[in-house]
Amino acid sequence: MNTAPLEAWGWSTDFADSYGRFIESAGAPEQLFPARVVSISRGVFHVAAPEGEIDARLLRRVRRGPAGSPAVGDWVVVEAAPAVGVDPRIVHVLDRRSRLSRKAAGARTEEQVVAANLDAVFLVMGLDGDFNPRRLERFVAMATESGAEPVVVLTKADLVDDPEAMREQAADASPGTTVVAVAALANENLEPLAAHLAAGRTVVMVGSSGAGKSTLLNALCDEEVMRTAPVREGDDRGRHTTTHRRLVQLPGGGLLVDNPGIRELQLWADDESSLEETFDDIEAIGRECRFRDCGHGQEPGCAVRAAIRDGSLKPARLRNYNDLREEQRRLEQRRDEVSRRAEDRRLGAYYKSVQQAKKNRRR
Ligand SMILES: Nc1nc2c(ncn2[C@@H]2O[C@H](COP(=O)(O)OP(=O)(O)OP(=O)(O)O)[C@@H](O)[C@H]2O)c(=O)[nH]1
Ligand SMILES: [Mg+2]
Ligand SMILES: [Zn+2]
Repeated sequence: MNTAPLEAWGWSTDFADSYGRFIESAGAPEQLFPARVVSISRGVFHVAAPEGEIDARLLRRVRRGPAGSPAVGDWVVVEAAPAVGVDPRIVHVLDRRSRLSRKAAGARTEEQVVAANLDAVFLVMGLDGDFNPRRLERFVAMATESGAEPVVVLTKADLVDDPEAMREQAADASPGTTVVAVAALANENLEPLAAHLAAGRTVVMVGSSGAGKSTLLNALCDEEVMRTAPVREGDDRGRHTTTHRRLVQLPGGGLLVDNPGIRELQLWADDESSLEETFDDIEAIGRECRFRDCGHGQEPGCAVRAAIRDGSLKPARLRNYNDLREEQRRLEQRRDEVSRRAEDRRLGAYYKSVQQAKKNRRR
């Protein structure tokens, strides 16, 4: 099997060794091949395989196994489709080099892998109303736990008078971590990120909705591959424009994962959404749209609207789809609001206790 095409997706000798060990123990190795998870939409794993990008399903015993469900960035072993009309199946998850996780909310904390096999985590924060150095502390701690290098990326440097002063403030809050201030819209100061995004390296971006993650990705691609949307006036809050995690190849050979907006790594359940399942016809047509995350509205090169024009898709169906999507976005915004308030309360209580402790010491 020719694994050369996988190198563009970050395949390395470590994974090749790990794969070799697995197929030695497997029954019919000629049916197997390695692939990397590029995106996931409920139950369907879109993977980059030696022959190109394909959809695969997950064996239940893999999901229940020690690695759990594969995440974006995972290297997996796929078994070719045994028959026409049957999807290829993921039979194994190769050992992870690193992983960014969050603790799933709920009665028992359960680890959920957000993205795997990362070299760096970009903690993306806007220098607008999103800027909050105190929040960085915990972000950096979580990113460090992943085994990848945390890098603080402050965006929208063009919107403030003294970005350098703010950069220093952020650097003070995250000692030992590289802090870069960029103006992605104007393509300014992106060079310091290049080393982290060298060929074969994988980086995940995390940060609030509206921080400018997708804008940064577009700037690095020199092309609009993801949709972006203005933040709300008044409080600079984002609109949860990106709804799916996705691994994107950059022109320089680096691999970058764009994420839906998150607060303190509290990723929403949006990627568990059932949208794709009930509207998989629209999802399938949508894969032909120019933008990988087309909203099927006014975007140029929209295949879905073309399908409506040529009569192969009913307008009512798109309306239902859009309504559901809008509902989901509102739900996400509400959750964001709740978590932001809880976070403010926690931070407030924390700093009060710090102040109190200082006072007590002085006494
Ligand atoms: N002036 C300025 N605006 C920026 C910059 N980067 C991003 N923006 C704007 O900020 C808004 C939000 O950007 P997005 O890239 O959609 O933010 P995001 O982090 O991807 O948001 P979600 O997908 O919702 O998580 C857009 O209107 C961008 O044009 C920048 O460097 N300068
Ligand atoms: Mg986005
Ligand atoms: Zn479209």
